[in-house]
Amino acid sequence: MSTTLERPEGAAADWTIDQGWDAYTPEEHQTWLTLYDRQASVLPGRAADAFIHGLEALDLRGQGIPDFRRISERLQKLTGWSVVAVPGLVPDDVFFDHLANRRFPAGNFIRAASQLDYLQEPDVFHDVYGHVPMLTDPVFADYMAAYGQGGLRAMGSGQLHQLARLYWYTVEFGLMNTAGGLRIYGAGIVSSRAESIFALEDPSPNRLGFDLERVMRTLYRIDDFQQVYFVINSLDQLLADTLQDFGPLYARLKAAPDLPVDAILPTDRVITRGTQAYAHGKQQAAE
Ligand code: HBI
Ligand code: FE
Repeated sequence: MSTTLERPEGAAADWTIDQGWDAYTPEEHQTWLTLYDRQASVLPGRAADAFIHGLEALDLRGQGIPDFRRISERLQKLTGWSVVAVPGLVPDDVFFDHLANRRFPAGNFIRAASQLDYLQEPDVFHDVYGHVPMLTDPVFADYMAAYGQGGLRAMGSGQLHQLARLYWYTVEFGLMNTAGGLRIYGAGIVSSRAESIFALEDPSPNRLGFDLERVMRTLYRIDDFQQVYFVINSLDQLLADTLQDFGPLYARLKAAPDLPVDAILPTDRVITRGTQAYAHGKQQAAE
């Protein structure tokens, strides 16, 4: 969760800034195109149809980093969402308020050409390429707005970390069952070439059927590939599962211990019982 972030110079009360589209350099636009084309070579057959359709509907390759004003015009017509520029991570209450009002806060900076593969802070490629295409799907668009509203209600409950896990294991790292097999819809996966392959094909991670309470108990890692991915049957099911009164759920969660990232419970719907070889290999290397 965000620590006490300082609102940067020039940012509005809701932490939005001007995207500064005219200031992007040719190298920055090229970085966008390089990343876009790398994903175009791995995502067909791996990304969910809703994501692919969103990419096309918004014409996200263009000539480089998109102008948020142009994306917002198209997105507004499709699902009422718009993209607003922020300097980076924003405080939880600010973040939830944007989502609840169908504004997606996207970083306006792009990673250096020397660090194409991974970065901790969400840049414009993670936020706009990874998150925005799914917002063209009406059901997912409703889910994200509902998540924001739920977040605002949960503020001060002391259980925000459990709601953040729901975001993490769906919006960031979610997989979906389809007639054609498992597909990616999570932004953190779909914006990473290596994890797009790892999440679907590597025998190392667990892949478990999505269960709301189970997900909200499960710890997650922010520094490496996930050790577990949760699989929904459809976006409709995801939305339906979260349109319930969270009151009783939070009460049960208060008493329930957190679950380690590699746990498998007898009640889990196991799609892949992972070897965890990747994570164990990284641990040995670190020791
Ligand atoms: N801020 N810009 C930005 N993007 C995020 O994804 C984000 C954030 N602030 C908080 C946050 N995510 C998570 O802690 C949410 O689960 C609340
Ligand atoms: Fe993200």
